[in-house]
Amino acid sequence: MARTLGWIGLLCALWCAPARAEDGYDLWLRYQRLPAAQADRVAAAATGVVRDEDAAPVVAAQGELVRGLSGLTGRPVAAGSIGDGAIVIGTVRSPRIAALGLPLSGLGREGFVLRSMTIGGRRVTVIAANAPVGVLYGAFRLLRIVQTGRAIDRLAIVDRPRLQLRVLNHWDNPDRYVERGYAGQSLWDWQKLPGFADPRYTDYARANASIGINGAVLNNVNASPDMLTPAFLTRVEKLAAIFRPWGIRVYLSVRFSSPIEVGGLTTADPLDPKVAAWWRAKADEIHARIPDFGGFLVKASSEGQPGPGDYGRTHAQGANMLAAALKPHGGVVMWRAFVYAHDKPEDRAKQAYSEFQPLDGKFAGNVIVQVKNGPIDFQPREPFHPLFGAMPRTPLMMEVQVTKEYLGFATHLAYLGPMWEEALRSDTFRPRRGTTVADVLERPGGLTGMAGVANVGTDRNWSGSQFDQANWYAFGRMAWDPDARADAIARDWAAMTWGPGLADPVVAMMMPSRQAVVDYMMPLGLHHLFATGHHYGPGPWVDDLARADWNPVYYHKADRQGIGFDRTARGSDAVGQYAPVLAKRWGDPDTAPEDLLLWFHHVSWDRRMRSGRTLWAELVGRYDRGVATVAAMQRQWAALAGQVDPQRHGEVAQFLTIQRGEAQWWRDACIAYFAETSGRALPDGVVPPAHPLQWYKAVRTPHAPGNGR
Ligand code: BDP
Repeated sequence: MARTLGWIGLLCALWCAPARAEDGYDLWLRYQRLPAAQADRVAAAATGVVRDEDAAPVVAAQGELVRGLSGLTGRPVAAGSIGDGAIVIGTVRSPRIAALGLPLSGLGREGFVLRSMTIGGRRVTVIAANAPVGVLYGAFRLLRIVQTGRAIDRLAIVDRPRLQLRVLNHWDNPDRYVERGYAGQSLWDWQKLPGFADPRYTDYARANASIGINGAVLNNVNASPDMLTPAFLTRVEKLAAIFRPWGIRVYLSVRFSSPIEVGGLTTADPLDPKVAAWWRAKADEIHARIPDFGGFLVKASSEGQPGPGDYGRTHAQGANMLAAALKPHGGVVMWRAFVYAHDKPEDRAKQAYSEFQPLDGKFAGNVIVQVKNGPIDFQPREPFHPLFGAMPRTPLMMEVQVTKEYLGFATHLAYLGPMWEEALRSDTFRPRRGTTVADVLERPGGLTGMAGVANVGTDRNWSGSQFDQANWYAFGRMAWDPDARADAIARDWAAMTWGPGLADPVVAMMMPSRQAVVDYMMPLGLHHLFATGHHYGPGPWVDDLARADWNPVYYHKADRQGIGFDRTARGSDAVGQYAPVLAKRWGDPDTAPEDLLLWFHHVSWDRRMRSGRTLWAELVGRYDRGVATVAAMQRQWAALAGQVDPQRHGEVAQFLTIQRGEAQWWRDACIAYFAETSGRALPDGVVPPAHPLQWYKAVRTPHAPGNGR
């Protein structure tokens, strides 16, 4: 009997189980075999991959197509010659491609044409581009089409990225600690570089290339000056060489005072000729090692970082000095607008605009100002940043946080596509109605870009959780096309990551997930209610930090009468930084969106909401809705057991249980606190928090990950 069962078990292992255990390492590039009929159809249209150029990205494209199509069809697809079903790849330098007369003009270096056609009587698929990296992007597009279960025998796609700089910002320190990282250590093993080329570096680059990411800022914006020393530049050079075939340039975050710390100067004043000369020499040194070095990312005069402000100079003076050093080599400066200063009493939401808007038009041509999606700091929901649309003569790029510092770390399932879509589609009304943030980013005639604070690390699943891979994926897709829709991206990711047949149920979980976090953490425009430092868990009561604007009480201003931050003309007038139409709409609590009500207004607990409930009842209702959505996600996921490989299914299920518990913690702690602050009883039928307020206040998690240091 035992023996029979053993045989059954073995047969089942061979036939019923997925081909092999999966831990998420393969990301959305799993290339698992398609169902038979589909595999046959693809195999007929993909008999071999033909190239006649040796540029590294074309070679990489061929390799990826061979690997992907072999896996997907379950048949060896090799490099081949032109015959029926060949995939012919190349740039206009190849006479064969040039002869086809494809519509490549206007597609730049990175665009491509993907087309089913006939060459010499053979039915082939052509992937053509102006430059090798375009071929690579076209190859990944073809693979995506196959992976998502679509046919490839009648293709006519012409595409190009809408933004130039599509970069990940790694907040990685030289000792491999990742600030706000929840996925293990930094991928960059500096100690073993340049001697050891971890294969992960290539897989990282492949993953990025597959979604169009073309730059990596390797180190933390709170930058160590050591990164500019020869010892580190040798290692950076090695990474750059590994990334290059995949179309990825490296950039470095630089500490503005580096001329003092590693250059031996006594000042870092941007107007001092010795300082400018030091940076020029440094840029020359870097470019001698890395000819395609991308440039510098700079956090200056913010949160204690040194900057031009230390010498009474403006951000433009600081940025332009660095830009001049990089210009001869084609490098750029990404200068961050995330500034707020301890000595300014001004509402923190206003400070970036106050400092940067007057500098419009003053930045050099190879500077782009990097602006966070919202005016405070990557909160679960913020209005778009008022600088978008307000600096028409300055290139602006948007910075989003892929790592979920403020959305529950890695264990909370929160798909951020809808959050970024919300920001990108926001109407700035500048210069006129209908000009969205995406339009501002795409502004022609200068640098354009989007940056995402990376969520990757040494965890086998890269991102700390299976579902956080979707945020890396969505970032790339939205940087390629800022008008892309979050649900369509989720659908592609789900099909590629979990299998085409699971796209519907997985997308159904993903789409409401970010709103769920907003609901159970800080609904109705509340923000920054986090515990101190690590930002893990609730801390709406915190009021003892050195700076007023580090304290949650500064942001919610709850008292017996009401709650919310008055940012109207009667208050801080942050709303006045938006276009007049918006300032009027958002400046009136009756016309402001309820999702942003407490961001802009201090209102009574008894205020009547659109639901008919009082604000207090609505707030409690939102907290409950958030927890309920997580419970629903648990049920939805449980229903997929058996359809997903057990290892990944189990990991997600356990994470959802953690999320459920922490959502409840957030809900209970916040309700307990606001009930006491407002002096209100819980609305009828509401389940009271499990513990008294003191219990929540006493929770301490000093070792929560990711804290700055
Ligand atoms: C905040 C993070 C901090 C970063 C800062 C930044 O808590 O670790 O250094 O943003 O963007 O959200 O510079």
